[in-house]
Amino acid sequence: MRVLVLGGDGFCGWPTALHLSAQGWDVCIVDNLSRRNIDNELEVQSLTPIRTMGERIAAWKEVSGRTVDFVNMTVGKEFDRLVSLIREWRPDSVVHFAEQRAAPYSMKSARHKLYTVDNNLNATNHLLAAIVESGLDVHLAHLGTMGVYGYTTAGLRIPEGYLKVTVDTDFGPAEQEILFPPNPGSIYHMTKTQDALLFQFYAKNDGVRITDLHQGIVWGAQTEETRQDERLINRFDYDGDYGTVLNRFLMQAAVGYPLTVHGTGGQTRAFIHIQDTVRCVELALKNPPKSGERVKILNQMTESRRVRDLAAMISDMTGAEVHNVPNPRQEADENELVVANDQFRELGLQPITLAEGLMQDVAEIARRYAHRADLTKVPCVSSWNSKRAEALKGDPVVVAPPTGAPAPVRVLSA
Ligand code: USQ
Repeated sequence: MRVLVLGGDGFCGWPTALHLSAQGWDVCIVDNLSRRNIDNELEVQSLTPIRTMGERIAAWKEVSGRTVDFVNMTVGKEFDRLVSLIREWRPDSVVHFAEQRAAPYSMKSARHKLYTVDNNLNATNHLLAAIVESGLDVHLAHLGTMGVYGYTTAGLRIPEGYLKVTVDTDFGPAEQEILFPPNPGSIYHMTKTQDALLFQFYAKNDGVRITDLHQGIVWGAQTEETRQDERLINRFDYDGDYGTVLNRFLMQAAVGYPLTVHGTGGQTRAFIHIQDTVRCVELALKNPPKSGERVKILNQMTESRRVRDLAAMISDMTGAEVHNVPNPRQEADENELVVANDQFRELGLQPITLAEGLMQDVAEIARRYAHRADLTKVPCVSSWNSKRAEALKGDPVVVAPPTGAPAPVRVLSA
């Protein structure tokens, strides 16, 4: 079986590429190294010393005897090259990670919002159009997010993508199944809700076989493959934009930095270990929908946890101090979250849960590379609170009128 892994240089993409290669798949990574460029922009680096793509691939060949191809390409910008690649490489499946994945980064400024929307939606649309244009029957597995459902307490077990509703019609009540109402909490999450509409359309119109994986917050650092050689090590983000909560807390505890709980820490979120991420992608690729079937949506998470409970657990384990800091995001202070993940369980996933041993594994990596940490990059400084957002909250902030009148539009009459 042959697979293109778009975004195969990233935190989820690299271990997925190696896992599929180890399972005997022929793998080609497609990536424009944008994640490394964003590190340069933010003046931060992965805590772990990740190698260049050339060194990574050479090390994998040495360790496993297997070849992984690499193509440097911007998926949402180089349409003709993408079509040629699909036609020439003839993948059975494409895994699509080629999106900007950090909510705080997407909310940093207007420029970051524009970049995230342009990059993510163009990547998805180009990929779908390229699959159709190639004339090949390629299965697309996309890394979506649990965040499409929103994190307000829904009062129900969050289903896998579709919601059964009863609508009043002229002929009495009728049952329908609709996409779960999207409720994104950041520009990044919004791009994933919009991806869902692109998927619905291309599945309906062109019969593209699509699986959308609604993944929770990934924790952990290494997988069976990446831990085989230091040159294969996965990236580890701890900074305020790209670091995610559980890995950040484990790293903070390891370097003696107080755990940064946003607000009350009452936010409940879905989690999954990186080892389960790669297993889930493999399971999804082995069980694609049939042509003409609707988009298959699976919740890729293994457990729900509250942020303050995670902080307390890590504090008990390590003695770390817990600080409640003002929340830079606009999100519910407290929410419940119960999620259905029956499909992956039926496919045989045996979830890794938050065991102390695995958390120690992450802490050990954080301790080993603590000398590489820049602690000034730990606080989350990207804020959701524009002046307009403050005004909406009833704050007495006056939204300043735009400075400089826009250039007048000239209407040319015939
Ligand atoms: N949080 C803290 N302290 C911190 C960092 C985060 O309390 O130091 C809180 C946040 O306010 C938020 C929660 O922890 O309530 C989760 O934040 P996060 O940064 O770990 O995760 P998030 O921004 O939601 O995004 C991450 C990934 C994204 C993925 C998403 C899955 O970056 O790619 O889609 O998790 S989910 O959260 O289920 O939408």
